[in-house]
Amino acid sequence: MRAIDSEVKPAAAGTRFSDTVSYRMEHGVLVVTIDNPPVNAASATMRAGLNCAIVHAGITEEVRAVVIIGSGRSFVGGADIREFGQPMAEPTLPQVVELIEASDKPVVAALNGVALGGGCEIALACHYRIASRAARIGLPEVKLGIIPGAGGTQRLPRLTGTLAAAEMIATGRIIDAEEAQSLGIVDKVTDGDLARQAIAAARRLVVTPPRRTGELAVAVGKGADVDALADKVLAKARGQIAPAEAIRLVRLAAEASLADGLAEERATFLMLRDSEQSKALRHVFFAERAAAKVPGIEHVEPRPVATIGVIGAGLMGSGIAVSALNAGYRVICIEQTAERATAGEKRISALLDRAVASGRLDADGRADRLSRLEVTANMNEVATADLVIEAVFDDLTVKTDLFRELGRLVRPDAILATNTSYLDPDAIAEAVPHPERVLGLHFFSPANIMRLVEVVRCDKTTLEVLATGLAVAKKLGKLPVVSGVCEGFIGNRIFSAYRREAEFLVEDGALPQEIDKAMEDFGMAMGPFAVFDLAGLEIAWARRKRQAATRDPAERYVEIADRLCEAGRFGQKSGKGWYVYPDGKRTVDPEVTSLIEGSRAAKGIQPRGIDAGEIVSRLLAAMAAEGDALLAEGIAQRASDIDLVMINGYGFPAHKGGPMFAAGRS
Ligand code: 3H9
Repeated sequence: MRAIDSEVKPAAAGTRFSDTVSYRMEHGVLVVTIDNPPVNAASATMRAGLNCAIVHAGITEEVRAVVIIGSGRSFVGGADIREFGQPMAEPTLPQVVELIEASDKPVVAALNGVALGGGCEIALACHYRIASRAARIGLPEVKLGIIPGAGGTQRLPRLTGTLAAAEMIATGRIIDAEEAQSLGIVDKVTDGDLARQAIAAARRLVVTPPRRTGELAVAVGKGADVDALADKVLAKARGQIAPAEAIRLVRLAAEASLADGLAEERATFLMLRDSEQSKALRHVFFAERAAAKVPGIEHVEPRPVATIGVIGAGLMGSGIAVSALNAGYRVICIEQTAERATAGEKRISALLDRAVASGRLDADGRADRLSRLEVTANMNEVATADLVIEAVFDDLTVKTDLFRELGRLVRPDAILATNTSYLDPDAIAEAVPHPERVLGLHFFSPANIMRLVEVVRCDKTTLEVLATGLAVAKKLGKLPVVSGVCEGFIGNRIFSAYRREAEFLVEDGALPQEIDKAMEDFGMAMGPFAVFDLAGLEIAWARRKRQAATRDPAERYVEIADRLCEAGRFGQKSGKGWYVYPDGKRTVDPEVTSLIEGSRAAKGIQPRGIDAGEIVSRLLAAMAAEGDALLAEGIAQRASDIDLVMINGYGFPAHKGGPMFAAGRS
């Protein structure tokens, strides 16, 4: 392996190899510490420092072995994503990784925290891996639209076999230290002093030739198992390229030499790194980190929350309760009657049972959650809650009456959140003393699964209350996105514009099934008409009837959905809507086609053929235009927040970056 000579010199000068890599000598072991906050990413200076360390170890007689460890909570969080898109400075990560593996002196990775992506690849190239129990290991590159580019696809299968490696790399799943040990990725897991044990291991290894991962044979998984995994991954990928490439490269590890496998991996990595999909997914990565940032909130301490009250144990309330139980909160769930409380408790238990059945939860975890749950019809019990989330019927009188009662029952500093989708939370807040402690927490159904929560900042919400809402949502494992107050907040506002344009397209000549197909081929989880049927058509119908009196008669209005509702076609739950559902299967209904044709004819519209390209571009443009309006009105803080809402709440493909990114707005 070529040494990067120019990087060797600083070693002699002091205790640093570069700005971000320092060293000390302990009992003949060079202990190399990576200190590159916030996550010890493998940036140019980090790579240079590590390169320098290995070269230094090779040429310095007193150094008998090397330990690489991270400072803080990370070992190495991966390549520095911010450097993608710029020319890559030498030494590159593959060069550093190869240098480590080729070292004649043993190199030990001491995994003190996350070892992800390039960080995992550095560890795989070391000759021994010891991990603290808190370490997390993975190759999550597919989530950024790429595959591991520093040997991960070729070295991981040499430790775990092809099946486990293909699963980890194609899904980007991150595993804990124990699982890593059981898969053969780490040699030892410790609760003790990691650095000390790593040094001891390095000293022991001096007497044996280094065990180079790249020289190990690959244990080939059963072809049928890898095929089944590939089918599953592809079905979920919705057009994303990287997962299939990951599986191809892992398979290649068993067939090609290490050098050929690495060359193919490198070429694939570079191709994907420059792809539109990777740009979009990197945008999403940084968008997620930006979303929680609100001007002025940086130094605001969230209030402590230990007990969460949930009003209503229906579909939404029970999902919220399960989320809160999973996150370790005590939960008091209130229903109107004892019978409904019993039914609510059953619903919550059933959700936990499902988690046990799927292996996501064990029996002890279930028991622990149930021990923190109380479901009751006695409203007074909510008095001890630090935060109350209401999930009752979406009606302004129902909600304001409830808030008035809550205002009497809870502590004056308890935070009150409404889960309304469409109502005005400012009007709800006015019902309680101290309206500044009210905010919206708009969960998406099923609330225990869906990641998105719109955190609605009301007119009077204080920064401390907002910060608490964001902190709780984060603790629930959700992705909180701040929205101002408007009808439908960010998501339903955009979705209404999308619905409107989809209906215009139908009137202009496209059929629902053509529109759905175009959007599903684009990557949406479901086409718009399939979604309307799934959600039910009656709520939007009721809203349209409410708005009828104030609607501008000059505004274009499509009546087809009204006709469907008048015919009792409310979507999947009534067995028919835009489609029919014999045996639950979405099927085109000629009755709907003739209803559409009749409606066009009544308006004198001559239908024309509309191709998939026009369908997609009109629907994307409608979403982006509504996004522009939300930004102009100050409802959304940034275009990337809108992208996150549509990706995480409405099935927009992450690898297309969201409607604002796709339109070049973010
Ligand atoms: C890769 O490795 C490719 C290689 O195979 C091949 C190379 C040739 N780079 O998430 P947080 C920033 S691809 C740059 O809030 P946490 C982040 O933007 C990489 N910056 O913290 C944020 O900045 P800010 C494979 C990064 O404690 C700050 O750090 N690796 C990177 O909740 C804190 O982040 C991955 O995909 C990075 N790699 O979680 C891992 N990572 O404060 C990606 C983070 O300005 N990272 N930042 O907003 C993560 O999953 C999480 O950040 C991590 C920490 C679990 C590490």
